[in-house]
Amino acid sequence: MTSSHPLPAHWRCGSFLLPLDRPLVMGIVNITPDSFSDGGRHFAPNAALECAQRLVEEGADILDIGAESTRPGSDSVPEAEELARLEPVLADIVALGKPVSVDTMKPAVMTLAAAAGAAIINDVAALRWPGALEAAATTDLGICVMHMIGMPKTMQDDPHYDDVVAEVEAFLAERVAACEQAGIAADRIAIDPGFGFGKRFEHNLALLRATPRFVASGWPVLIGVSRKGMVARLAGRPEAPAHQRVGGSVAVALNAAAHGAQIVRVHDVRETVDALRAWQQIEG
Ligand code: HH2
Repeated sequence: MTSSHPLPAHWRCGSFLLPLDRPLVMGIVNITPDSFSDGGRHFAPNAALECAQRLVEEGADILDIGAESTRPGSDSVPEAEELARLEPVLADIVALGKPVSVDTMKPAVMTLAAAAGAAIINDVAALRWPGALEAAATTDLGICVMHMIGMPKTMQDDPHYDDVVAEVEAFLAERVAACEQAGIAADRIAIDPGFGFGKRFEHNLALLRATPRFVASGWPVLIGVSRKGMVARLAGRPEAPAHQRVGGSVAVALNAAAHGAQIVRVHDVRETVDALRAWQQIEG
C-alpha cells in the first residue's frame, strides 16, 4: 500500500467524527442463529437490543450489528432474511446514541442501514458485490473494506499466497481506490486484513505481525480477531472453545493497539476496554 496518505484526525462516519488518536472498541452484536462464538444468543430482537445496551454500558465506542454469519463454511443468508433480522431492532440500537456499524455484503442492507441511521458499513467483501459500491457511495457512512478470498462457504479450502502481506495490501489498495473513484471521501474509509477469511494460521500470524505496515498506509486499521481459532492457537490451547478464548483475544487486541491499530472488533467489550485503559494509563 502507499504510505503517502496522511491519516485523518477522524474517521468520518455519517454524523459521527470518530477520533483516531486512541484505540476504538467495536462491540459485536450478532443477530444470527449460527455465529461461531455467540450464535443464537442474541437472535431475538429483545436479546439483540439488550446485548447492544450492555456493550454500550461496558464502554463500546461502536456497535457492529451482523445478521449473517460469515464463519468458515457458512451459507449466504437470503437478502429478505437478512433484512427481516435487522429491521425490527436496528432503529432501537441506533437510538442508544453510539455509532452503529452494519456488517453486510448486500446493497439493499446497506441502504436500509443508512435509512435507519447507522454510521458505518462494514463489508467483509469490500464492496465487491454488484451494486454494493454504488449503494455505499450514495450514503455518507464510514466504510470498512476487508480482505477475503472467495466467499465464507469455501474460503478456507486450501488458501494459498506467495506473500500474504503484500497480496492483502495490494487488494486493500485496489479496493480503497475503487471506493475513492466511486466518490467515497478518503476520511470515510478504514481497512481490515480480514483475519480468518481465507487464511491459514501462518497467514493470520504474518498479517498480525504486519500491523505496523498496514498502519503506515495512513488508512485507519480495524483488527478483528476476537475469539477466532488463531487466538486459541496463539494461546497454546488450540482446542479451547470460543468462550475460553477471551484472555487471548484481549492480548491480541492490546498488541494490535500497541502497534497502532485504531479499531479493535471484539465480543468481550468490558475486558478489552479495561485492558486498553490500563495500558494507556501506564503509557501516560
Ligand atoms: N469477522 C467476522 C465478521 N465480520 N468484519 C470485519 N471487518 N472484520 C472481521 O474480522 C470480521 C467481520 C466474524 O466474526 P463474528 O461476527 O463473531 O462471527 P460470525 O461471522 O460467525 O457471525
